[in-house]
Amino acid sequence: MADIDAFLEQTAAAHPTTARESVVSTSAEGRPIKAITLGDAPGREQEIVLVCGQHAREWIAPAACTYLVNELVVNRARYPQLKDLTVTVVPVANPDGYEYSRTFDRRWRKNRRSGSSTRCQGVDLNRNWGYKWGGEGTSPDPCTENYRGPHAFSEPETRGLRDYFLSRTRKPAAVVDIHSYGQYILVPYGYDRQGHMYSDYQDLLSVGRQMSQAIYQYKGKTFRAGNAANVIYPAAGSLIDWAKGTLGSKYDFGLELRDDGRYGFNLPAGQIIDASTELAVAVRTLGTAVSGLPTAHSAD
Ligand code: 0X9
Ligand code: ZN
Repeated sequence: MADIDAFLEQTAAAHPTTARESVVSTSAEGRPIKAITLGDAPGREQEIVLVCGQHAREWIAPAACTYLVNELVVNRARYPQLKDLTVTVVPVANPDGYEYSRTFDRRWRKNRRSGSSTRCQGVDLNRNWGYKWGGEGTSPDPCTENYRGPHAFSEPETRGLRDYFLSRTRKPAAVVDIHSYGQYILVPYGYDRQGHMYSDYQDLLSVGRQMSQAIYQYKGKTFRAGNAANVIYPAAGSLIDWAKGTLGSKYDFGLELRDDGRYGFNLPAGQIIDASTELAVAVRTLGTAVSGLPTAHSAD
């Protein structure tokens, strides 16, 4: 955590024209939730927002997102697809949980709020978002791994991210929620298996499949693209459902990075670069799709 914080600070300091650090919110235990915004003219261009590490034990998510930040400042020329876009990255959306997983319990998933239960701690942040909160794949029991919290946005982490999204002058064109593991590209809605549609569902599916193909071309890893509830399982109150249903951003995806289950959350260090590059490849593909949308300027 300290390493990631220091990296963000140094990056912003070393590249003042292309990288800006901000604090989105403060976690339950008082840690800052940071964002870094990359691009030449933030505010005018279409924006892609990546939220990483809602789940504490999914260490590859903050790692891959941090790698991507470095790529976008140091090797920006390798990403022409993102040239006219702003990319904002929240590398650690659940800093308390992440720190707890690093130091006490490798398998910790939730945040670390004490809440009403004295017996069990933590809320599953990816069940705490306000769109269809409380439905399938969530639990009212604080002792479960998918505890949804007492009400939607009961947690400072989700509330802070929500307010951050809503306070931006322009809504982002894309919101990508980064997790592990399983190698999936998930398209909303994921709150149940009824296949609730929206007008541009096919656009999302098609871009999801393109991301999957691009990843396959890199090192032959298969990422299954499809509806979140069908490809994994139903889960209400997730970020991607809120991004689509409430925020109304167009390209909203959940990404489950490497691996396919062999090592699971304990992805060997030797795979970090490849897993991170797969994220970069996916974001590049997404960049092409987002660049095809009308710009802020031409929409004025
Ligand atoms: O359970 C989750 O939040 C995600 N999987 S994970 O193993 N990273 O915990 C999947 C969420 C899928 N999204 C929806 N079904 N809405
Ligand atoms: Zn997760």
